[in-house]
This record gives sequence, structure tokens and C-alpha cells, in this order.
Amino acid sequence: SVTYNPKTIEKKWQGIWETEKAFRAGDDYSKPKFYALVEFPYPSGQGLHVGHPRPYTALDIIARKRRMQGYNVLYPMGWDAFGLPTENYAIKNHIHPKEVTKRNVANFKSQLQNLGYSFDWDREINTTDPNYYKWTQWIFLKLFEKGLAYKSEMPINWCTSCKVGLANEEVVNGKCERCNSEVVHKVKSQWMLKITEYADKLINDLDEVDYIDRVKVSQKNWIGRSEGAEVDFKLAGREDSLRVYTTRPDTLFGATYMVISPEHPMIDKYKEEINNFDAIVEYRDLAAKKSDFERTELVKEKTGVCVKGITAINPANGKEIPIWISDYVLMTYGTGAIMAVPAHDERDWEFAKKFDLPIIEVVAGGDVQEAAFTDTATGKLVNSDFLNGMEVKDAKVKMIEWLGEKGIGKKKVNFKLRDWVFSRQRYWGEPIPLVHCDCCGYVPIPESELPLQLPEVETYEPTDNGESPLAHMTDWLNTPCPKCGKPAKRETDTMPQWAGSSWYFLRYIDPTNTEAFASKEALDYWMPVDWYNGGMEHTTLHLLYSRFWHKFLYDQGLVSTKEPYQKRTSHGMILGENGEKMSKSRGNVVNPDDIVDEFGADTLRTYEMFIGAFELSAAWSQEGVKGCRRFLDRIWKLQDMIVDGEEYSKELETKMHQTIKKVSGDFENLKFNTAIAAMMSLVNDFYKAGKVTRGEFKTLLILMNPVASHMTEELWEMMNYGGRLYETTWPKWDEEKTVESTIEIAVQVNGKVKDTITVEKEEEQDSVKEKVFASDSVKAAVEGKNIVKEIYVKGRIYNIVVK
Ligand code: ANZ
Ligand code: ZN
Repeated sequence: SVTYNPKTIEKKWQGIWETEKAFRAGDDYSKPKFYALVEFPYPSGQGLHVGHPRPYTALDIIARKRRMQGYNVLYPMGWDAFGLPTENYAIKNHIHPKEVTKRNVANFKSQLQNLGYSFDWDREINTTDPNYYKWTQWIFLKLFEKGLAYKSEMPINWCTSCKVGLANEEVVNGKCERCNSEVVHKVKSQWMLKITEYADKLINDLDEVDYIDRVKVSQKNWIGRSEGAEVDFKLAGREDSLRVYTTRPDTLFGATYMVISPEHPMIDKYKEEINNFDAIVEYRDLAAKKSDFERTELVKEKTGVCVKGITAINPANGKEIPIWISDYVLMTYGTGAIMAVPAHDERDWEFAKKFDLPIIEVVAGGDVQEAAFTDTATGKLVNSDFLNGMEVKDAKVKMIEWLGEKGIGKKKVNFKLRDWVFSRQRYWGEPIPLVHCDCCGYVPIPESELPLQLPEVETYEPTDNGESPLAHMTDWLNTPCPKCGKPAKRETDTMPQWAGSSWYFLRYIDPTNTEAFASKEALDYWMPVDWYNGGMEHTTLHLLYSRFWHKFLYDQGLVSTKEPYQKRTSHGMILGENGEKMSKSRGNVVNPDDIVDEFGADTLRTYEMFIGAFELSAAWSQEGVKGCRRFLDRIWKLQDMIVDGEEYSKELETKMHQTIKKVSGDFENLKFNTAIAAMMSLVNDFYKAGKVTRGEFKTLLILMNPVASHMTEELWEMMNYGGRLYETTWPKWDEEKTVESTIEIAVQVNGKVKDTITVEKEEEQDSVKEKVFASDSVKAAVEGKNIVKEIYVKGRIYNIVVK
């Protein structure tokens, strides 16, 4: 037979699929739909990484299977192309970022096309295309109109090297996520998006979607909903009071001191009365240099200064308590002040031990002089007057009631989530379509002027004062106010990289629409995305941002579903052969092009699915790649072993049904590796039998097609099965036929197993008996003895008693 030559086969089928528009999502809205989505890549200069094909192949498998199951499938691809690396490369090499993007996209696209994905390339989108970002700007203006985009002077995370403001999400361990340089706080006027207004919905609606647990948990933790109370502590001898936020109002009797954040306004307010003001200012300056992460780290040694000259009164017991400042209390959370309960909070306990402050037990159950007792489920309240004897959860309610009656406290919900810093002082992003007028303030540009295009500039360097390079473009900058016509200036900040990806799944639905980001009809049909797979690293950024935008659009009546994604799964990383992250410096980077070149795209696809459990990270193995290629070779050579005859042979009928069932189920559950293992086992059985029927081979090709799409399509054609494999129907299994009809039973003589024999499950005793006594070992055991009794327990055991 002809040898398996992936090079020619793969090119051939990629060409056919393209001319036949094989994977175009149809417009027949009467058909059931399936929208499969993978995170579109940032087209970097490095090209495709072997990590990319893992999720893309996984959902390609699902998409191909769904088409064969009769669904109208949308599986699109595009480019998330705004952003810093392109801009930095452009600056360094004096090439326009537009040009850099074009090159990178062309490269990425050809690399992806070489892998034979069933993307509908007619719907390709690019976030840097003005026809695309017109709608990113349009949605921004809607947010602005509704008061969800606002400008605020605020301390932002400032990367000293990128010279750009960063969202909290972009700061990792106090360093810039992109360049790993130090991040400092800088006060700057920034555009903000009020994602916090959706905090509750973003948590609650997780109940309505099918996301893997770790995604739900991590979104919930990030949003950080916390229920507690605000309580006012009067300052001793003054009218003023200090408000704290606590999740443990039940422990109020145990509050032995207070701690305020070094940035707390009370410090400057009482400047004159504070006896050690200099020491406090010194401490505050030191704290300003630390990141929130460093400040709140649990293990770090506690520091602080006692505020001399002012004290507070614990409202529960009327006792006078000291006020301290410490950096572990953040100004950006709660009220920036806490009541410290060292007996029941670890950080307070360490602080109290260090500064020798009193520790008073108010929940019994531990030895609070030895360690904070933080359990809230078991202990009962003590040393707490009217709370004594109560359980924690009841004491919380009671205390909030009491505080309410006294008018000094009430229930309060807080979130860790912060509003989204939405401005960047960089060039390569969507211009914010607003004009600032001295009379009218910020005014949106008229919709007819969208898209507001990025002007051509000479240089893209951010300015030293941190303004965007657009600030130098006087022609572009100066424009009449859209409202009053007086001279005004355009906003020069651009949007962050997360803007374009916050709604891209909507544009795929209707990518060329010029009247709307997508038509209502198309949205109603295609939304929600049925299955979205992406990286865990995007859980708290992109995934949350896009859910927020979608919810906003839903509230404006612009989309028809509350949630954008019905299902979310996540894949593990692919590591180098040494088990470490692939990187240039480690010299362990595998280039997918090389694998395609040497082994073929089908081998790469098969290998990436066989490499290990989809949700876990897995180390690359060149031996593993070769093994997958051998497997494909074995399938290829089966064409020489074809026999005519029934659909499935008698010997392998059960195995065929089992394999269809196994592969069908495993694909749905992202168990690609075990699905492939099942097909390997089937192929082994064909080799053992030395033959394969046309029907068996046909089924194997269909099952294997989502994985090794080109080779199976070629074999399908060679075998004259008719039509195209991609247009065929996914095989069904017969549940009854997945069960073995024969079974092994043990034969015992006087309680000792003498042999095992194979019988039909429903076989009658008479015929089983014949097989039992045909056994040589049974014959030997009963020889010359009297058979007293024979009992057959159907399908399990045959007992013989002899004397
Ligand atoms: C008294 C108390 C007693 C507390 C106790 C805890 C245990 P979450 O769950 O994260 O919301 N806190 C409040 N504001 C803070 C701030 N700005 N910086 C640092 N810590 C702050 O935690 C809320 C708890 O963290 C609050 O409840 C407060 O300490 C502290 F046995 O108040 B607690
Ligand atoms: Zn004006």
C-alpha cells in the first residue's frame, strides 16, 4: 500500500476543507446550535507555542464531533492584538505597531492553519481593526453614559519600567506581570470602570453556569464577598469616633486595642494632639514603599507604632483602649481601621504578643495565650456579658442588633474586588472616545464619528511624565467640543489590553455587521457560548471582565443572556522535557512547526491530547510524540487487513460498542488521553485478529477523525466509504452490546477451586455442566469418587461435593 505521508495529505485536506467551506457556521437557525470557544491568542513575535494547540485541539474535537451529531457549530478564531509587547517591539525596531501586528497575525494564522483546525475563518476578527474597535469604543460610551466609567484621582500601581498604570490583577507579588519590574504607587487621574457594582451578580450567577469548581472558587475568592458589621468606637474625651469594619462583631468584648492604616485621615486630623507625630510620619513613609502584598503577608513580622495622645472606648464594656498604626491594615479595604481581637485573630495575636498588649478570651475552646483561637463553629461566648453562653453565629446577630439599638453599628457587606483601572498611557490601544471641554467636562464623541481611529504618530514612546504619546499629537488632540463647540481636547489615554477581549465572543456571531456589534437575531440564536475553554491564569482577569461587560449589555437589553458562557473548562500547561516551564533561557522550547514538519499535524494533535490528563500540566516527551506517530502508522496500515463480511465481526462486536461508548463519553469529559488509549486498544485487537472488517474500520475512522482529522479523511476517501468523513454521522452504540455476553465462572470441588471456565451469561445448568466436566482438572478431582451434590450459582460458581 501507499506509505503514510502526512505532508501531502495534510495540505490536500486543508485545501479541500477551505474550498468546500467545510466548517462554516451556517445561517439555518432552525438547526440546534453549538458555540465552541477558545481564547484567541495574542499574536506575539514568538509565534505559536506548543501550549496553544492543547486547548485548540480539545475544542476542535468537540466541535467536529458536534457537527457529526447534527449541530450547527460555530468555532471561531481571531486576534487579541493590542498591547505592550507589540508596542515595545515597534519602538525598538522602528516599525509601526500596525505593521508588526500584521506580520505576527500572518505568521500565527499560517501556523494554525497547518494544524487543520475546523475554525470558521470567514469570521476571523482582530481587536486592532477599526471596524472591530468601533464597537469596543461604542460599548465604552454606553458604560460612560450609565455612569459606570468615571475618572478618579487615585493611587494606582505604576510600573517603573513600562511607565504604565496597572490593574491589581496585573501586579504579581508586587511586580509587574509583564516585565517583572518593581511596581510603586502613584497618584494619577485614571478612567475607572465600576465592576464593583456587579460584584454580587458576578458571584450569585455562578450558580447558573457550569464552570469547573476551581474556576468558580477562584472567582469567588477574587471578588471576596465578606459579611460583617461596621462599628463606631468613640474617641476618649472627644465627640469624634473611629469606624471599623469587622467580620466578628461577636468578639467585641475582646477588642483590647485598635489599629488604623498608616494612611488613615485621622492621623493628619489630630496632628496637633498626637504626641509622637514624627514617629508616625516616619512609619507612614516606610509603609508607602511596600506593596499591599508585602504588607498583608501573614508570616511577616508585625510592625507598628502606638498613637500617643488619643485613645478610644470599647463600646461593649466602656474600657479605654489604645490606638496603633500598622501597615497590615490597608486603607483600601473596609474603613481602613480595625478593632483588634488578639484572642481570636492570628495577625492581631502576633501583634499583641510583639507589643505586649492584653489578650482576652471571648470564645472558649483554646488556650488564647498560646495561639489565637479562630474556630467559629464550636466555641461558646465567655467574658461577654449579654452574649455569654451563645454560639458564635448567634452572638454575631445579637451584637449587631445591640449595636443598632445604640445607633453605633450596623450590618455591612464588603468586597475585595476593586474598580477596574481602565486607562493606559500608551499608544497601541483603543482611543477612549471622549473629549474634555472646560465648560462641559467629558463629552462623548458622536456615534457617527466612531471608530475614533488611532492617529499616525512619529514615535510611540510613552512620555516621561507618564502621558500617552497621543498627548503630543496636537492636530488630533485639539478638537471642538461636541456639545458646545468651544475648543476642547481629546482624551489621550487608551484602553487596556483587556478591553477588546471583553466582548469578542459577541462579534464572531456577526463579524461584518456595520449597524450593531451583532444583530439581535444572530445573538438570540448563538448565545450563550456553549463551551469556553481557556487558561486558569485568565480566571480573575479576562473571564471576570467579560462577564461584567456582558452583564452590563444584558441590563441594557443589548444581549439576550445574563451570562456569556454556559460552560467553562481549563487546561493544564505543557512543560519542557525537564518538567520546567518552557522558556528561551532554559533552552527547552519545542516549536510546533518542527513537530508538524517531522511527524505531521495529526501526530502533534494526537500527542497533545494523549500527553496526560487535560486539566493537569504535562511534560513534553519526544518519545511520546514518536509513539503517537507509530499509532497513526498502525491505523494507516490497517487498510491492508480489510476483510469483507458483516458490519462488525462476532469476536469484536462487544469491543466496538464499548469503544464507541468510551470515546464518545471521554471526549465530553475532556478525557482525551483515555479515549485515545481505548482506540489504541481496539487497533491492537485488529492486529491480534489479523483482520478488520470494512464496518469496523469505518467506525474507527469516524472516532479518530476529531483527533487525527487529515489522515482519517484520506483513508475514508481511499476506502470509498462515500462523501466526506466530516459530513458523516457520529456512530451510536448499543448499550446491550457493550456488555460481554460470556462470563468466567469458578468450578469448586469440595470447596477448592479446580478450574475456571467460560460460559454464556444466561446458559442453563445442563449445558454448563457439560463444560464443567470437560475440564481435565475437574475430571482428575472427581475421578473415582462419588458425586454427592452439584450446585450452580448462575454466572458465578459451580460447586461439586464428592465423597
Ligand atoms: C475583628 C476580628 C476578630 C476580625 C476576629 C477577625 C477575627 P475579611 O474576611 O477579609 O473581610 N480587617 C478589616 N479591615 C481591614 C483592613 N483594612 N486591613 C486589614 N485587615 C482588616 O476580613 C475582615 C477582617 O479583617 C475584619 O474582622 C478585621 O479583623 C480585618 F476574631 O475584626 B476582624
Ligand atoms: Zn463644551
